[in-house]
Amino acid sequence: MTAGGDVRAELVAAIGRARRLVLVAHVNPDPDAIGSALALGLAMRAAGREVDITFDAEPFVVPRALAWFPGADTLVAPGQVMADPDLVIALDCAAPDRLGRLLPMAHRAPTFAVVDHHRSNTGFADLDLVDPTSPATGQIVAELLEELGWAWDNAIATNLYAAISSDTGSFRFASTTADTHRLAGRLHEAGVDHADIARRLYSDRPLSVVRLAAEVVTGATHDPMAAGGAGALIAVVSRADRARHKLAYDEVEPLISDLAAAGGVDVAAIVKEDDQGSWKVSTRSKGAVDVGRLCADAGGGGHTQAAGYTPSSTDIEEVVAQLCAALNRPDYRIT
Ligand SMILES: [Mn+2]
Repeated sequence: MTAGGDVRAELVAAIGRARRLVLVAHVNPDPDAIGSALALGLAMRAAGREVDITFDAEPFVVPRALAWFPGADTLVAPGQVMADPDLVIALDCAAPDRLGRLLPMAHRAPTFAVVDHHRSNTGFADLDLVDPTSPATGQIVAELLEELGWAWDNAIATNLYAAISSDTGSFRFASTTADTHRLAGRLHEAGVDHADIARRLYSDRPLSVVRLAAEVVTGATHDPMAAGGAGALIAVVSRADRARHKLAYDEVEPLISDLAAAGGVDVAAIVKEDDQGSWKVSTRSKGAVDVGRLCADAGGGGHTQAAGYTPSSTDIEEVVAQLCAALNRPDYRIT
């Protein structure tokens, strides 16, 4: 696993040679995963390649928040994917289980590559292009396309811009670099409608989601003494909470940013129940706690300031107690 020039050059060569490709975004896809997969896929199709773009979900439904991404109408279910690709590329997948049921197909392909930016990704494919210094997989894909000499049209540029905007919290997170802003500038010049993308990403939630967000923030537990006095806000969203507002699991994903909006509290955490009754923990930090390492130790992963994990316990009180205990361990503090 390396982000070095050799892997990058090998991947560019493999993409150049391949004629039949499958691109895989991670399960519960987010804008970075889908935007990266669609941008790369649309560019490959324009270069004459046969490309299937997919992710694992059962039933296979493109989340409402991602359905507007250019090319999203061409996403196919895992069962519809070509049987004999030359190359499979997983996008934004930090660990093998993020491919879901598509993992065996990826391992069967002559070449399996991963393009990702999660620090917890230790490499699990033939070619691992993992760059933890990149704020979004979309930024790595944009650089790959420039290396391939493949122009981005408006649809490709829109996917890249949405991927990068989303994973940088609209260019707010510390992971945003001068290169990120320069790349955004080139995407502007390619004609993206940045105001429309921002509206779709950040100001187009169903009213029911906004109402649930208010409930979640109101019901959150504030522990000012957590994490050595850095403070934490912890909220729980059960299946019953979602059912009252008729919301799917993926629609409550963005509520963590509502909690993280509170000043004077370093860590925001939401514990969410999925349709199968298992809990997922999402965390954000403003910089005093390395939630990436905390979540990796709990079997998950992510970035220093945004990470998550799936607890082994199905007992919500135990899940919250374990999270609080982890937050109080001094080894995750950034001094
Ligand atoms: Mn990402």
